[in-house]
Amino acid sequence: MKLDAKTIQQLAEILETAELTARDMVKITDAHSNMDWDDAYAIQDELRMRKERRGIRTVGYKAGLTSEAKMKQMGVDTPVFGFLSEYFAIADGGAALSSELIHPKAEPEIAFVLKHALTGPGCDVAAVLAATDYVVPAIEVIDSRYRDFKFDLKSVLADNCSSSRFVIGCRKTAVEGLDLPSIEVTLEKNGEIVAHGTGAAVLGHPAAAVAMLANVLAQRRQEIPAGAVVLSGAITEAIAAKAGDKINVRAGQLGSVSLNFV
Ligand code: OOG
Ligand code: MG
Repeated sequence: MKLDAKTIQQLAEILETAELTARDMVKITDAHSNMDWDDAYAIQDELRMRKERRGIRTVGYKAGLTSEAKMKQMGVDTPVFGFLSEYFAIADGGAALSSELIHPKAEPEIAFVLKHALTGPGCDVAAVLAATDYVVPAIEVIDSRYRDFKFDLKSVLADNCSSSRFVIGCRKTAVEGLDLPSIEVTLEKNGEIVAHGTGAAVLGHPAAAVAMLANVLAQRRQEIPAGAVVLSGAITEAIAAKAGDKINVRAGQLGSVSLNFV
């Protein structure tokens, strides 16, 4: 660690204020170029604990930058991980309030809901599938707190990987006999298909992203608890959305999920 505890707390506070007031900021590595990976995760942990201390539950986790399309779009080359607080969740067909967001983008994902906790190291696709209660199609709304979505990996990790809102579909599908890599996924904006891909776009198998997340959390002595929702990462690039836009994601036999920006 290169930053002291006080600086970590201050940076978490600045990032959370940017989130809650929907105002952007410059990336934190501009002023703290010496920060390391542990500092970045420590800031994210502090962000989560600030919310938990106020009684806001953490309902899940997310993996990001797990597909070629996303890494290319954001100009980075390693997956990242964040947490999901209860107020990030929006019901299927519900509304995302643009006034609460800076410059939101929507992306299609496959979400896993766990029946058993997942603990690394050594977590793999088989372990994830065995611990999964069901999968659902999802829309993640990302909203980097950094100006123009410009960041490096340490800055984005500290910013909880742009996590902002998410919607999961209502149809629950068991993973037994399901071929997740071959699921075809389309992202529609206002009735037009704007991006498409298959489950395989996420590290060859979306469950591999969940396994990687469990293994990263294990390095920080954390696990993914039973009951958690886990977003496995965008299958396509993310699409900007503003008030008036309707986003729909179709994921073959997993069904569909939608969100209205108001
Ligand atoms: C970082 C978050 C990426 C995903 O699914 O790839 C992410 C970003 O692109 O702002 O959530
Ligand atoms: Mg995402």
